Amino acid sequence: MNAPTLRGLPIQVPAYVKNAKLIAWVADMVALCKPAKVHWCDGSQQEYDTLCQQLVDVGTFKRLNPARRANSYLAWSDPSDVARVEGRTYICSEKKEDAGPTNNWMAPAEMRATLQPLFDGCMAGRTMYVVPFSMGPLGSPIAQIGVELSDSAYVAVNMKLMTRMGRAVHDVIGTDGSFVPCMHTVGVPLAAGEKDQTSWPCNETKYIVHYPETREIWSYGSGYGGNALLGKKCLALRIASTMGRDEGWLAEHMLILGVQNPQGKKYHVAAAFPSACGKTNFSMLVPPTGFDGWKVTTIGDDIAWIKPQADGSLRAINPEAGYFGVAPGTNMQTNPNCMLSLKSDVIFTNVALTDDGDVWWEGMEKDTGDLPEHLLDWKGQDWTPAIARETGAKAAHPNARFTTAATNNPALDAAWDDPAGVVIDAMIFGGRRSTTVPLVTEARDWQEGVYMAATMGSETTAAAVGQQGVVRRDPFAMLPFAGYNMSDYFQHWLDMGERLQAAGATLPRIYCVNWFRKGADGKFVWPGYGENMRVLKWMLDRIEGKAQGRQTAFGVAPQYGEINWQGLDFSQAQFDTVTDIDGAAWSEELKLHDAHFDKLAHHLPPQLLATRSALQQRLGV
Ligand code: SAT
Ligand code: MN
Repeated sequence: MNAPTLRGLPIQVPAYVKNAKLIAWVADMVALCKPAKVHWCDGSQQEYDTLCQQLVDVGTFKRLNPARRANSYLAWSDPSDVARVEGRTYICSEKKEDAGPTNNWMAPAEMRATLQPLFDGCMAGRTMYVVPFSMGPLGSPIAQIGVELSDSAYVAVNMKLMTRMGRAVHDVIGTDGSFVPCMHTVGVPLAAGEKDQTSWPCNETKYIVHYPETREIWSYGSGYGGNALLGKKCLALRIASTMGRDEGWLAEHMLILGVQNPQGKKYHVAAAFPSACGKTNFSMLVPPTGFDGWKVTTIGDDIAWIKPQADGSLRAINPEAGYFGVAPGTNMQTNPNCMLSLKSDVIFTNVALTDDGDVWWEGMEKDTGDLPEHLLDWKGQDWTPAIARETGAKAAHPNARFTTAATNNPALDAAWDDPAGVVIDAMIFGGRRSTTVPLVTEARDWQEGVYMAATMGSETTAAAVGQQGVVRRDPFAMLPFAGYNMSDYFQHWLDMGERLQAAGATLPRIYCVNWFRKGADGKFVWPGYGENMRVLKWMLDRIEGKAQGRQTAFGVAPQYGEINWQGLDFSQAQFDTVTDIDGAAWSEELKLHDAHFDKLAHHLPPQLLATRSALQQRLGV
């Protein structure tokens, strides 16, 4: 220890912490938040076990039956704190136009004045955890360092699984290296001697705040997911997208997978999908019958940082080191690799507890054939199949999550931790549309690909029965995650493509996919899951020049005979249903594109409007 106290505050700085800016910032934040104690996380297994035991002792965690789920825990959150709060998420750039029409904005000075009284004394009676983490392999030229100060031990242990967290980070930042400061509090100070009233303290008032110019994150009032684990959406997407704009790289809401053919040739694919479109499943895909010798491996399931290299290639890393995935719907049929990743050393949040001390969620009955006779649901209430039938009560919250280290994944790619990253050969953009958008098309050039990504969307379930689903545009699957003006973000993509091409680079191919087309009977036509491999292989065949495809108004589509159908009964007629481009539907679709672009008119790249006109001409509508 350097000194018994710092500036008279209860901070003992470990000798291995040498970064002057970090020490001064921690001192400032201790003075502001007034915690009873400061704990410098070293990231060790011993520390993890101790903090988990403390969470068990205060009732936040239940230790699961070690015979069923070794070294695993279950947390039930407050019923009001179950997901990211987009309405309370702010991009506080100096100018409103730099946040753009898709983000909440407040002037930085005004936001600081709002937050100051909330943070003043917010950690009273609690421990402040100093959580140093690397987003990306330690020391990678693509990685970034963050330090989160949080009064939640739940955050500290989740960060251990989700990031490279601990002492080694201090070696990377040394005495004067930079880091992104991330402030987090649940916003429930305790009076002297007072104990928590609940096992999930949180505040009704919530603010998830980003200052892109000064690269700071301030989060108040929530303990859940992306609101509290600040390395993920806050740093790795919102702040990093701004860094990428300024420095010429891309921070994307994309999984990264490796796919190797039977001859041993390996490709890397990055894919963006909005929430609830099976991203984790696709990143852990198991090749189906007819694909002997093919191998799919996971580099990341949610986020990709992609940097142009001197040779013109785009190299990507997964900034994360774990998965914070949606549990309901996951089973041995939809995602066996994921289920195998959850055997031990997992933190579950808001799933149900079985009578023998294991976890359960909707979808698991597909593996066992039966619903459990009795559970405690995510609110701790009795749940039986009869109660569920009567009240519709879900055993697990629909946004219930698992947190598990990437190293638990049996399909983890050997290069997942390579500081150099992997070369991206193709990029996929997928929405959830029951009509209009075909199963797969390849963009004829980068600009058409950017158009496809900029206009992608997902259908929301309509509240009123019989009403058609409304399409929510989610450009690049980045709607809630772009840290700056969406139109400027489109321009950044176009500029990067132009710059790279001018330098002679071969850009990754861009594909638009839609697994969710429905037939006249209202059922999904495409089987999805592992069968998506068939589409993936067609993409690689295109790259290798083995599939001619056919030109459509919206890119190059596969011919029926170009897909490997071995092991799947899928007729030409079914294929036509999922690939058909219907003129009338597309005429309506173009009106929706116009409305979307109208909202983004400020700084909207003219290239997108030109691409739109060309599309309309080809459609002849
Ligand atoms: O809660 S997270 O932001 O980590 C996950 C999500 O909502 O996509
Ligand atoms: Mn995500």
